[in-house]
This record gives sequence, structure tokens and C-alpha cells, in this order.
Amino acid sequence: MNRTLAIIKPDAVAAGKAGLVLAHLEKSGFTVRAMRLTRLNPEQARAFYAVHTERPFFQSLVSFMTSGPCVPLVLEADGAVPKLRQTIGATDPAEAAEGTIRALYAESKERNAIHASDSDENADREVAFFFSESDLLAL
Ligand code: FUP
Repeated sequence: MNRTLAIIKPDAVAAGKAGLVLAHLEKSGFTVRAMRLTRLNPEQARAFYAVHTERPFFQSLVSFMTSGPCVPLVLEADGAVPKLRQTIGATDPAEAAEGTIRALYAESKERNAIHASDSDENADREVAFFFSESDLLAL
């Protein structure tokens, strides 16, 4: 079993779609190991997306990610990282495969409903960003 980090982003929470996204994740075969509702402050959002600091969309991304509550989740499955990337679809919902979470729920390339770690290394870093080991339920 492997784990990965997802964040149901502020657009999906504000639209009342957090439950639908969570149900989609569960139906796709993920087990929830940890979950909470939080609102990122600008410092946290900048740190989480530090790899994008120099990108033109960075300020806008930080503004969006701090605009309201989000739901970080630790998800467990065999091959959790690639499985979740497949389940959420491409960054831009216009390019996301039919039936993926972003195709179903994302508004735009920025307001794209959900984050997923892109490697096992980043999954470990991102899980630790939101949760301590004692938050992760042994199932
Ligand atoms: P992803 O791994 O699919 O979340 O995509 P990236 O790591 O490339 O980008 C992280 C976030 O930056 C995206 F979820 C949304 C935002 N972004 C933009 O707003 N515009 C872009 O052109 C690219 C990414």
C-alpha cells in the first residue's frame, strides 16, 4: 500500500462539491487515512507551491488557495500517486479525460477542484506539510 496527498481546493469546497469529490475518491478505491478542513494563510500557500514561485500564475494561485477553506486528505491505495493522478485528470479541465474529477468539477486550469502529489517523494513531503504521523490512522 502507498499513500498520497490530495487537497479538495477552495473552489470545490465553496461550490458545495467537497462531498461529491470525496465520494468519487472512495468509489475509485482510495482509503482515507487522514482528513481535515483548513484555510491556508498566504505563507502556507507560498510554501506549499514553492516550486512555482517564478511562474507568472504564482500570485494568483496563492490568492485562490487562500480564498476559502480546503480539505487536505491522505489517501491510501496500491500505487496511490499514479492512481490519484489518473483519477483527477489533467491540470486543465478542458484537457482532462472524461469522468475524471477535474473534468467533472473543475472550473478552470487554476480553479481546478483538486490537488494531487506528483511523486512518492513529494507525497511524503506534502503529507508532512499537513499532518503528523499520529494523525494517520492505522487501518
Ligand atoms: P497539477 O500537478 O496538475 O496540479 O499541476 P501543476 O503542478 O503544473 O500546477 C499546480 C497548480 O498551479 C495547478 F493546479 C493550477 C495552477 N496552475 C495555473 O494556475 N496555471 C497554469 O498554467 C499551471 C498551473
